[in-house]
Amino acid sequence: MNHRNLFLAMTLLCGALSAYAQHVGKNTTVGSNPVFPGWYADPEAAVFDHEYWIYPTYSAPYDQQTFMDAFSSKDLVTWTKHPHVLSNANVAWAKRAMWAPSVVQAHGKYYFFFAANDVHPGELGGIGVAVADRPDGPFKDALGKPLIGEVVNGAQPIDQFVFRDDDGQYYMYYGGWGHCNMVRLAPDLLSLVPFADGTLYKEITPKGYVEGPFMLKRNGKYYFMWSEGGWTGPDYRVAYAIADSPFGPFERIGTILQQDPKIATGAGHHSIIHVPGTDEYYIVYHRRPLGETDANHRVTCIDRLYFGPDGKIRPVRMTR
Ligand code: FUB
Repeated sequence: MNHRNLFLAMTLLCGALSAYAQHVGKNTTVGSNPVFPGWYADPEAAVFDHEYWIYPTYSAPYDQQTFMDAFSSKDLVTWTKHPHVLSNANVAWAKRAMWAPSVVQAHGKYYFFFAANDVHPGELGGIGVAVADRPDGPFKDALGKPLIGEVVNGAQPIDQFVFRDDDGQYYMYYGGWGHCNMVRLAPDLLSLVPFADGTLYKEITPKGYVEGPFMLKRNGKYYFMWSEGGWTGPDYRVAYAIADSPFGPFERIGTILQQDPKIATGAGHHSIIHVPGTDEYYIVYHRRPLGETDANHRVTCIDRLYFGPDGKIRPVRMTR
């Protein structure tokens, strides 16, 4: 290449890089794992109108967890940050420890389920729901009080996951302290309705369960997943069961995500993206950088999730 052509090529390259940088913008990141900067845990992934969203917990001391940010992407590679989509300024009863969003699109709105206050018996707090017209908020408390504020069956009211079955029925799985309950949500998504037997809460705790439930339906089977171990330690992990109904029974099959001494520790509290119209799945989870001792240093990552021909989930290989 002569000097003139080299100069032309460099000019074109610089122009393209500059246009790309402008397109990306100051709140946007392009990357590998972690998928965006910052300490973020419990990532809940969603697909709304051909756009991917991640709603994580802001991972910090409980008194600083007074808001939640969201991230959107059209391609799972370039992520745009939407700061403070929910904050305790819009939830009178939420003071701290705002955790583990689960967000669904329904009735032309977005319903943002969250936990607040790390509630213990006799205290105000638990699982609430906030509503917005857009996926980036601002979300506002819909009830003026928690949807679930009591400890039922030993389950701390945290780590809710809202699942819509093919018949349109919404269920919420939730629970910390080693117990998992499920409830039926009313069509308005703002109240609970009893099961056929008249009860409001069903305990469905699988063996090894600690927290962070998640449900995925694939080929008519219900894949129930959860986190095990302690989230502050290295051996936090994700396990799963397969059932023929959303009520279980959920027999533990095995571990699908765990620490890798070459990549990271404390990998858990996940969700899953199913790329629409494909059989392609991604696990979205948090993990702790190698050698890190601060429990809150959790970052959000994405890796491929594969199913075997027998329908079982293959162990996830964490990548950078
Ligand atoms: O991030 C706060 C808590 O840590 C979550 O609710 C748990 O699942 C654990 O990830």
